[in-house]
Amino acid sequence: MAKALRQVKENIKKVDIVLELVDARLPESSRNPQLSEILQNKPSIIILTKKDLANAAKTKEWINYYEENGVPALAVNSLKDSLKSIERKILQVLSEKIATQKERGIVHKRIRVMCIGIPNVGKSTLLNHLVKKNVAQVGNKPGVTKAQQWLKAGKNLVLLDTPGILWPKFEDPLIGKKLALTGAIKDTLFAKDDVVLYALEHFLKTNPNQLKERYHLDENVMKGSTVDLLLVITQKMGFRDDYDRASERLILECRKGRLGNYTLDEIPQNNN
Ligand SMILES: Nc1nc2c(ncn2[C@@H]2O[C@H](COP(=O)(O)OP(=O)(O)OP(=O)(O)O)[C@@H](O)[C@H]2O)c(=O)[nH]1
Ligand SMILES: [Mg+2]
Repeated sequence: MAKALRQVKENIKKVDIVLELVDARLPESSRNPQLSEILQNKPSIIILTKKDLANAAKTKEWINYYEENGVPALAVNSLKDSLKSIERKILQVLSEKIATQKERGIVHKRIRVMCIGIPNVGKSTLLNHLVKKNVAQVGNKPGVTKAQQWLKAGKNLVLLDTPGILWPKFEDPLIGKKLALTGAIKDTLFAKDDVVLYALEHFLKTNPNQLKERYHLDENVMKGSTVDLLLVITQKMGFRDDYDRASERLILECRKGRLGNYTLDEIPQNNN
């Protein structure tokens, strides 16, 4: 991990701007707090990925929050959007630098970009989409070391081929549960039942109807404890008393958005 961090630090020196990818469902919990220290004065944009899975109103609030705090931010669905919006945002953030270059007679210089983010946040998907080729997976294969490549994206950008992976860094168990629920940390690293009880608590509060309809639950069950709720859902799924299997299924359903769109992080209050 220390090695990965060193590599990220080295690579950041080579680029003009950094795209910090976070998951729109948990924008703060999916950031790595060490990043600001690494970035120093490098321009950066927060890209909230997977906006199709997050609560749209909350995503807007998060973007406003970041922008109000001086951090440019943008939400995308990398599977569908054209991603022109990212290019526009980059040009906007670097407009002064580009103007200075023009004054000095440098007319067209591609902007060097690097994506970074925690595992599974969508770095490779975004990179592939921006360059419109399936290139990013190639880097995952072990074997021959190849020189680092720059990938052209549109007329204005060139991307570093290896996105920087930053592991989430957390002590708060709640953040751990959020990361587990959305698939950012390995399934062997957390207790499924803790995660699933947290998820049930969240959906009971924010989207009870979807939960009720999906598992054909009656009102009384909805008023009971999350443990009782899990027992009933396990039976409804046909797993008898195999809560482990039911928990696994529930987590997968949450990840795919079958219980509706959701945002787990709340905007911090008193941020001034
Ligand atoms: N719904 C949705 N899924 C996305 C989006 N972006 C990426 N994904 C999915 O998220 C999963 C992880 O995407 P990757 O691009 O492999 O993530 P990564 O950050 O490169 O992951 P690592 O290489 O493990 O660090 C894949 O199943 C993608 O299809 C998005 O905007 N919306
Ligand atoms: Mg990847």
